[in-house]
Formats: sequence, structure tokens, C-alpha cells
Amino acid sequence: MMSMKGWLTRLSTGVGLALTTIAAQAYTETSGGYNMPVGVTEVSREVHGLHMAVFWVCVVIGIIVFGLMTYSIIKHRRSNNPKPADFHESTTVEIIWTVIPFVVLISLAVPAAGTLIKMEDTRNADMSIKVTGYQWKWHYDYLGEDVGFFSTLAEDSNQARQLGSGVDVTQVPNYLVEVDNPLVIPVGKKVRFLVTSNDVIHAWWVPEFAVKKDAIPGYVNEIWTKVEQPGVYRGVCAELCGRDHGFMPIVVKAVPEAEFTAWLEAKKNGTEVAAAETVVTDAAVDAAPTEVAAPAEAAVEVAAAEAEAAPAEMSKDELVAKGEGVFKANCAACHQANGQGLPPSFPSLVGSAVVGGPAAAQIAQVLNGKNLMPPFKQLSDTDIAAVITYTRNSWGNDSGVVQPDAVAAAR
Ligand code: HEC
Ligand SMILES: [Cu+2]
Repeated sequence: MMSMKGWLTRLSTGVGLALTTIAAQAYTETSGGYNMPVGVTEVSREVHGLHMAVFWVCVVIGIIVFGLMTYSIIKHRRSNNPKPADFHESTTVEIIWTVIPFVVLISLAVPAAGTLIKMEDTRNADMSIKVTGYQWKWHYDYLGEDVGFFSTLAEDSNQARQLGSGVDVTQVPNYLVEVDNPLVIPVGKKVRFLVTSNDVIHAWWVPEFAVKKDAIPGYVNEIWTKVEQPGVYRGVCAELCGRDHGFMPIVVKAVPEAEFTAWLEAKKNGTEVAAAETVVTDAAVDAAPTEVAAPAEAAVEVAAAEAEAAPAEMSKDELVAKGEGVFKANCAACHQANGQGLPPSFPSLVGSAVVGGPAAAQIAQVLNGKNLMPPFKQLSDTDIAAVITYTRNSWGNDSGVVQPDAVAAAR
């Protein structure tokens, strides 16, 4: 018989899937909650137009077919016509009901093919962004710009979704459709996305752009968009990709070009201020580039030092404090914020033999994963050292400190 905990784990997975559906509905609200959105790109408007055209054709066909059926059933009912007609074949009727659907299909296929070809035409893009799916987050690389980062579920959504969190999710803004680092793109530019995956098949879907592309390990799929209005556009992973499929949303901020350039510079130099926090007013757009330019150079070295080979020793307190954030963002989904996991699938880290044992084994497990636990080698040495130190010094565990250089050496 299945334990209570086992049932709860299954139930929470089920609820997670249900919530994905709710989240998917959240952004169809622009069109009354029932239809797909018109969107903010030329392609999305065409797609919506095609969708509506096909819809109305279906409505008309439905009315004609069901109308004829209803009419015939009533008109030729047995009580009215006790002696059934007996006729065979009618070449005329057969030609008509072959030709009409043929014409209908062709007249739909021609405009649809035009739009499809347009969607696939990624030539002459102004910039390219590589989008990589991970269980369960996205990674964005601005090609040729040396800018790349992970985009994970926002902290408040992540806390609220935990089993027994006690949080009223209706009070969480943009529940399950908010991330820590949104993708930022310029408006009015053709942006090409190269979509791939690091583990299983995901799909990158932003309904307002009419962009939905499978992210398949070992393949690079292409799609593009050109957003016309600045704004914040949300999407989700659209391919069932495992336990937290419903918790890897997509947020794209489309901003005016000047603001984008400023944001990109800041990101490169590690001085990212809240440049792209909100869709800013004209005044702020003018101010942003100059503001960022000055302190940028000084910060380059700091940022470089941080990003390059493992930094110097860190104190236990520093590592634990940093590790708590890393744990909440990357590990709490399975091991829970209180470290107790969801046994039997996700073991408790409280009093765990691995956490209490030699550091090398724990580093290896976090870097490379084990069975159901995914690898975390994409995190920095510092983040991995911090999260390991955090688990070794929390919830009553006490098994010492792991420094970033130990992680670097283990890679
Ligand atoms: C997708 C769920 C998942 C995530 C996310 C996850 N783990 Fe795990 N973790 C597991 C599973 C499953 C095991 C058991 C692996 C096995 O032994 O088969 C495990 C085992 C462990 C163990 C060994 C525990 C023991 O006693 O066997 C440690 C330590 C650990 N994880 C640390 C982490 C850290 C640190 C993170 C975040 C960086 C993390 N895990 C993220 C699923 C996960
Ligand atoms: Cu996914």
C-alpha cells in the first residue's frame, strides 16, 4: 500500500500540472480568456487572422452540415414517408462534395503557407540569442556579446508553490509567470532565437509573439520575432519536461533600443543596475546610456575577477548566506526549503550521510548529478561551494566549509 507521503507527492505533482494550465490561461486574458491573443508582432497578427478565418470556415461548414442533417431527418422521417426511396449513387453529388472541400482546403492552405514561410525565414536578423532549456529553467546567451544568464522562477512564486507554504497564491503578483532575470530585447529589431536544450525536450513559448519552438537536446531550432511595442510578455515551457515543467516560465521585456543598449553594456560590465526593471519613460531612456557609461570601466575588473577562476577564500558566514539563496533557487524544489526533501524520491539532507561525509563526494554529486538529481555544473564554483557549505551547516548539520577552489579542482 502506498504511504500517505507518497500520495501527497503524487497529489502535489498533479496540482503542479493543473497550475500550469491555469498559468497558461492567465495570459490569454487579453482576449477575454477564451481565444488566443492577437499579439504584438506582424506574424502574431497573421497567425491570429488565420486562426479566426479557419474558425469561421468551420462554423459555416458546421452550420451547413448539421442544418442539412437536421432538415433531412425531420423532412424524410418514417412517419411522413412510410415507403423509403431506393436510389443509388449520384455522380453530380459526389463531384460536388469532393470539389467543395478541395477548394476550401486550398483557399486555407495558400495564406497559411505564406505565414509559415515568413515564420521560418530567420535571414537578416539584427541579433541572435541562444535559448537553452534546462530542468527547470532557461538560459539566454546574447551571441557575440559575451552576455549570458539563467532565468529561473521568481523567488516569491517559488516559495508560495511549495507544499504547505501557507501562502495565498492569489496574492502573489504574476504567480508562476515571473522570473528573476527576464530576457531583454529591443523593439523594432529582428531577433533570431536559436533554441536548444541541455537535458530533455522543452519548448520556448511566448503567445504574444506567436513564437513556440521545441528545445531539443543536440538540435538547434530557429525562430524569430520583431516586437513592435515595448512591454513585458510572458510565456511558459510548452513541452512536458518533468516534475517542475510548470515552474519554468518565460518573461521577455521588450524595450526601446537605447535602453536595450544601455542594459546590455551594464550586463557586460557587471554593473547591471535596474536599467530594464520597468518599461521606462522617454526621459529615463535618454538618461540611461550616459548614466551607465561612466562607472562601467571601473567595474569591469571587479566583474572579471568575480567571473574568472575561483576567487579567494570566503568566510563560512559569507558562503552560508550566499548558499541559502542558491539553495532556494535550485534545490528547494526537490529537497524543500527545510532540507527534509520529499522521501522516498527526494532524500532529506538533514543528517544525510553524504552531507555529513567527505566533501569530495558531495561536490561530485552536485556537479554531476545522480539518478533523479540533475547535474548543476552550470552554476559557478562560488555558487556550488556556497550551496554545499549551506547544506553542511543548516538544519542541525555541522560538517565544515567547502571553498570555491575545491569545486574548481573537482570539475
Ligand atoms: C530534481 C530534483 C533535485 C534537485 C533540484 C536537487 N536534488 Fe539533490 N537529490 C535528488 C535526488 C533524487 C537525490 C538522490 C540521488 C540518489 O542517491 O539516487 C538527491 C541527493 C542529494 C544529496 C545526497 C543526499 C543523500 O543523503 O543521499 C545531496 C547532498 C544533494 N542531493 C544536494 C543537492 C543540492 C545542493 C542541490 C541544489 C544545487 C540539489 N541537491 C538539487 C534530487 C534533486
Ligand atoms: Cu521545460
